[in-house]
Amino acid sequence: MGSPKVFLPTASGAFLQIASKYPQLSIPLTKHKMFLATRKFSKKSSYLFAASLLVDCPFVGDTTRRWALGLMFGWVALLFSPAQGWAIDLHVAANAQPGGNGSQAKPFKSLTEARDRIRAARKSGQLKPDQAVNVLVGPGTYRIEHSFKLTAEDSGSAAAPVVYRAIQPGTALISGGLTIPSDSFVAVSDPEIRERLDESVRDKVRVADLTSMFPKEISQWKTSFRGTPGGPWLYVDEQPMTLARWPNLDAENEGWADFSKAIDSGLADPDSEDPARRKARPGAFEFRDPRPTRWNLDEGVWLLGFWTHDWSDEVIRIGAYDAEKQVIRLAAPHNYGIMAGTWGGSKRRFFAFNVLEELDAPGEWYLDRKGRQLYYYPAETASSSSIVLATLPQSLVRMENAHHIKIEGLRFEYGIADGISLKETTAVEFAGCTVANVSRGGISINGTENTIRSCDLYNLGTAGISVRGGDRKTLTPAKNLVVNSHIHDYGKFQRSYAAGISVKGCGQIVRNNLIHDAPHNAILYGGNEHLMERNEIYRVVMETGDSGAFYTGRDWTSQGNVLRHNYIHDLGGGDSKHVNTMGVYLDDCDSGDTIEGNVFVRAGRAIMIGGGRDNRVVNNLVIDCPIGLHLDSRGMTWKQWNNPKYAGWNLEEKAEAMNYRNPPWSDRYPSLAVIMDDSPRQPLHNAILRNVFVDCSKQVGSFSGGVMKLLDKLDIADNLAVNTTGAAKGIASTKDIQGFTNIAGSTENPVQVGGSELSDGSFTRLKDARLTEALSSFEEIPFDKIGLFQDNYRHTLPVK
Ligand SMILES: [Ca+2]
Repeated sequence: MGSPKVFLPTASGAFLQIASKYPQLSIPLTKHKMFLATRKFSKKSSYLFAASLLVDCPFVGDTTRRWALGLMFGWVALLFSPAQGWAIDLHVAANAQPGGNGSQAKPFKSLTEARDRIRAARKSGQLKPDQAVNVLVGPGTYRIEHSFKLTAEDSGSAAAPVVYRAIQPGTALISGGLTIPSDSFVAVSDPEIRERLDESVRDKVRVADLTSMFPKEISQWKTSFRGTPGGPWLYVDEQPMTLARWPNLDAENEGWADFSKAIDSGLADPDSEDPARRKARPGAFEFRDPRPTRWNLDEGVWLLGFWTHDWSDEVIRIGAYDAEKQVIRLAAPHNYGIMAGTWGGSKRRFFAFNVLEELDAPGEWYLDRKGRQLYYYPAETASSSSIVLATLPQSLVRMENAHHIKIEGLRFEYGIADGISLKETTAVEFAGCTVANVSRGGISINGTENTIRSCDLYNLGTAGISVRGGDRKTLTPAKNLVVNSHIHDYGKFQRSYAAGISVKGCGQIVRNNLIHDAPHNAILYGGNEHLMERNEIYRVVMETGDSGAFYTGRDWTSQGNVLRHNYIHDLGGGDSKHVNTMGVYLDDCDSGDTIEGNVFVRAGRAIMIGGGRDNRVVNNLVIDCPIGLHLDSRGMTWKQWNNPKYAGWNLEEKAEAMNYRNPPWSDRYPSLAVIMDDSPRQPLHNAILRNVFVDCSKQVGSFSGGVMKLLDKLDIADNLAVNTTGAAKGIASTKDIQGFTNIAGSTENPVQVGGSELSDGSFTRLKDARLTEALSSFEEIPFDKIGLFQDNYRHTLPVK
């Protein structure tokens, strides 16, 4: 350990260096912090000031000077007495030499060194609980081989948090990846490998020998899995590369191969006389393309497919291929069988990956796991590229039972697990951070009053942010907050049920986020008392069906959630008219939520209530969607209803688990408390009020037969169905439904709402007299307050 120094400002402004009496602490105080200190201790500081004058003054005698120096030493000792509570700075630099002490001149090399020093200082009592600590992290890449872990002993307090802060936001990268020098990649010379590659690319594909760079064993993938493949992943210039696949990403049909004939669904047949058929087995399908003959199945070829449902993807290895019959048999069963079929789909889709023989497009790569050879077809010249193999199999940051810690402006990238994992943490905040290029989710939070503020998350294998905490049974809110964060390009590996933000537990707040470009949900939620407001969501549900931007399902007890002032637009994969895509989807009898003041534009079936109760749909604006509002009565007819034999359908049991007929549940949800005596199968007590539906192309309200018979029991009033130009065809109006008024404009005098006015948000007020007269109670939607905003961490807004 070097000789620590404490710097004191003198009257002349120069620094007098005095050796600290506390080398075991060796935390340097900066000039800035000293001034802070002197402000806090004005009386002491005036003595200090006087003393430093005396020390500096050429006219005082030696005795006086010694006395003054002694006074200053005494004052420095006071700095470390229990009375003080100012912040201490520790420095970390990527290019630091070993043996640093955390001073600016001798910084630590890693966050871990800083943490350990803080830990030791706390243990020895040198660092008091009321002393804040700033760890200032310099620019550069900090490669880690293990999670950066923080626990209770690394925590701060509300008044004195422990802060890890990038000196320049966005320039300090905590990396779980191995940088591969571009000159490690050489031409492929092995004749056997060249033979396996397509002739056209044999001289274009490059290979790097990882034997010495990454000597760890690389395990093979599981036979079948959902989501993230095990093992390293390649990133070039901070973008994930494509594991060698067929069809290629830029092929027609968005890179999917399809088939339309299952040979064996693989589903269990409980009544079969053959015991082998009573359990699920790998399915098989006919594939009329000879492509699989090129593949080396012994080495392992996996197919990512939507095998039956457009909301359930799974990766399954090929077990066998019969070239003559053109039949692919998989190596593991799929939960829902192969082409067992719903929604009338005549085709199912997949693509093959991890296939060396298919490494034929720029940006594709392949890893020979046994031989540790990395093959890559560079997009252009790779000489100036950053080539990183993500290898860290743990979260980049793990906190457990930690509290009052703030992470500011750091980047976390290149892991093959979750980016950040917070367990049982309280008042931990990430602000202005980036979490990207990880194989699982970005940030997972389970705790209380944690905040994700103004962060950017992208290129994620599964979800963006998962947040849970609070106590549902006592309805105690967790008050975790996700705000002003930009989440996009997630669900790269798991294509369904990997949401931008997954919300569980009780009382989370999700506000002002921008979520876009993903195969499935934007916000997937369950639990109670969540507030999800002012979020902008677009281009999600791009690859799946029977899915929503917001989704919740199959639970009576998921109540008290508010979806307010969100802007949901341009959903679906190329076909915004697709009714199988929803804006807000309350599936399978989900109940008790409020959907208020949202704007839906080109959002499929904008609002879908699948048989639930006690939902409020109020003051929403729906524009250019095929179906405005769907309400059905599936609980009245489906055999699954409240039937524990069907997965997740034990509705009453779930309510019993919450003790729902007693306080606090019966106070907060009185309608639920009496549900079993109130025709529980019927979709009762839904309120549809003051909504404006503009140019719905198929239906304004899609109400099932059961609902139509119950209309007088529902609270439906003051809704408008608008046909802006009075078009005779292609725009729906409502008939026979109380509480809806049809309003039509004309080509010459269209009703002024929608389309052209979107950019300035003025459409969120009803200005046209024909609308205001019909619906004076419509409340303005605060459109300019939706989405990301500028703050201390987000200085510019992304260009859409
Ligand atoms: Ca390919």
